[in-house]
Amino acid sequence: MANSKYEYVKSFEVVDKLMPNTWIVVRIDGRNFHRFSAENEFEKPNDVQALNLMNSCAVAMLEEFPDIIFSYGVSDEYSFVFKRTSQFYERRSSKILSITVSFFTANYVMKWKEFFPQKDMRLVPSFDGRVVCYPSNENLRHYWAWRQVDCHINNQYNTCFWMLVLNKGKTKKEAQDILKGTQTQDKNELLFQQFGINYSNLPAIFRKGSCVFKDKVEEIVKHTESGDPVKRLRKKVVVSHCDVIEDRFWKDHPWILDE
Ligand code: DGT
Ligand code: MG
Ligand code: MG
Ligand code: MG
Ligand code: MG
Repeated sequence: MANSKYEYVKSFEVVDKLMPNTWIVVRIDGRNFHRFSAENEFEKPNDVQALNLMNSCAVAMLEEFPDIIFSYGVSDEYSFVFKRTSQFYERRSSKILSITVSFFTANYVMKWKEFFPQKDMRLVPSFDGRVVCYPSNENLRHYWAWRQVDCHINNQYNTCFWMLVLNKGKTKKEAQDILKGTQTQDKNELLFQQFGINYSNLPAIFRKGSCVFKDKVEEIVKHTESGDPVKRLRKKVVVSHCDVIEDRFWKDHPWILDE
């Protein structure tokens, strides 16, 4: 096809390729979910169905984009990592970011009724997103640790805060003042003394957040004539609420960082 005289405008586009041979992490975060969660009457401090909806969108992401090898989510955010060697959209930042955000958001809307059959969605949800490249496995492990520590700190605070407000009739200001300057141990004590709650017994999805990744699972592919099952290891997308700070998880799943 002949070039038109307008074609020169294409030369204004700038190159936005991400560094080669680095882990590409995309983190998305719900826009103004303070309001979105209030309008949709999410349970406080954690709405398990809202979290399950986020997790289901993350599963859809890993099933759609094979280069995503691990993801971690908490509250209204999710982080996805593309493998080091990924050539997805030639590593163009704007393509990777916009596809991640739009595919996740579209799934969030499409799957809403599956998780909230009794609620019509109020407000239109949207997510912001950013891309960061990490050069070493250690940097990447520290990234997940950073998000999971954040999850712990926020969840412990929010659990105390909402127990004081909803079960002890404190105002938000009073609850804030009670918690001001308290350490982890003080908050555990408060929950136990005043509410009989052992923090470590709360559901792991709240305390640890959620990991979505490909795990090796044994599946029965057929049965022999004598009826014995024939099993094979297959990679399957799973959701789990494990500790990603300690070495254990990474030792048990070496293929994630070796990919
Ligand atoms: P942003 O991200 O700057 O546009 O503003 P927000 O409002 O999304 O702020 P962010 O992302 O720092 O905090 C997440 C908000 O979402 C926070 O106000 C609590 C709310 N939220 C997230 N998950 C839940 C939940 O399970 N239950 C309830 N009640 N609220 C939640
Ligand atoms: Mg934000
Ligand atoms: Mg947000
Ligand atoms: Mg957030
Ligand atoms: Mg196109």
